[in-house]
Amino acid sequence: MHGLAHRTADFRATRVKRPVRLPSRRMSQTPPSARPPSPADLAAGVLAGNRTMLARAITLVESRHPRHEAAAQELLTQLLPRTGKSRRVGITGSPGVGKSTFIETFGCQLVEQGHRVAVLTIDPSSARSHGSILGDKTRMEKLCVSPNAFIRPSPSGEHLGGVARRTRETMLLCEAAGFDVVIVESVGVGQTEIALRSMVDFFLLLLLPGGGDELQGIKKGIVEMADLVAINKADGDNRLRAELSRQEQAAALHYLQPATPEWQTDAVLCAGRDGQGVPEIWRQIEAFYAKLEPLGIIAQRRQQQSLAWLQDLIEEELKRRFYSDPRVAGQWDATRRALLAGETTVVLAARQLLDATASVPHPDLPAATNN
Ligand SMILES: Nc1nc2c(ncn2[C@@H]2O[C@H](COP(=O)(O)OP(=O)(O)O)[C@@H](O)[C@H]2O)c(=O)[nH]1
Ligand SMILES: [Mg+2]
Repeated sequence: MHGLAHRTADFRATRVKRPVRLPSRRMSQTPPSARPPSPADLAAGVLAGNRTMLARAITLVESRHPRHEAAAQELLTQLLPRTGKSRRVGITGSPGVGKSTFIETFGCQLVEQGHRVAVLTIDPSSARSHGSILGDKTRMEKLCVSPNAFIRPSPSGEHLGGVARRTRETMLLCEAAGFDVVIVESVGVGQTEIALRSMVDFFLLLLLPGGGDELQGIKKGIVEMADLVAINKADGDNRLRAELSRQEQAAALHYLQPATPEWQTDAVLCAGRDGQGVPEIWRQIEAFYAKLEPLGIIAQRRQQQSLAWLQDLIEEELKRRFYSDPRVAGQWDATRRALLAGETTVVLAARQLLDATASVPHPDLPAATNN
């Protein structure tokens, strides 16, 4: 065996130096097991609910390699007719509020009721915070091993726009694989809640008992985006404080425009760790769909989300094309210098750069002169 391996290595070494005909076709071909599955193979595997194929499909969708991107879009196009049938639930709240613990309990309860649950995260910082993902895995111990649950952390090393896009696409894949509840958790703070709101039907905000929203790092606008506010950890010594917080939130919500037309955002108590109040939250979500689906409000929301996403993608791509255009790069330094020397106005400088790539110059302003 050793001798043979050695000879093979020698042979390869000479082959690299002096290209010769390959001795057998077998050596030049990728073995079938290592060949990446085609979009059609992946689509069939996903539709059959095959978890390995689902994981591979997600990896394909997360890839930024242009060749993978084309295959991913082909896969998604094939699966589109089989998507859209899940309850899309977003869960947000500041770090430590108990999201992961809540999702473990909530997800397990749903699985016991016969649901198939996918849990995705939006976390643009996940490259830096592998620790928190490991922490989540230990907090979702039971859910992690359930054959009817699928947990997938955020793609790492991406900016928010990229993470949001891949999470949206992963959600579609999970729906095609037969998951009827998709929970998306926002792990980051700040802009992530807005990205999350733009991809789910129902938005649940978890708050801690006591302490104003500002103390919890919750921005004012976030409460206005919620379809339900739950004061979590309402257990033990926290109960009384939690009830006071609930009343405060309920009073404040009364004066806010509801996040979803025809739906009054409520404030409730829960404790993700021991499960109190968790079934009631699912009942609220069911009531939400029961009321709004027949009115077409869910479908309308999803359509608006698709259009907003389309616009985002176009704007992102236009920016990328503009800044990477050699005609812009060629004029950049001169325009910048002219602006800083007070020879041109900001508006004209912007126009000059924009006109460098435009086939039709802007009609209303004096044409920028290219000397
Ligand atoms: N008292 C109490 N503590 C909880 C509850 N849920 C979570 N915790 C604790 O709060 C901490 C943060 O929980 P975790 O689920 O990781 O929060 P996340 O950062 O929002 O995902 C952990 O130490 C949990 O044990 C709860 O319902 N009651
Ligand atoms: Mg967590």
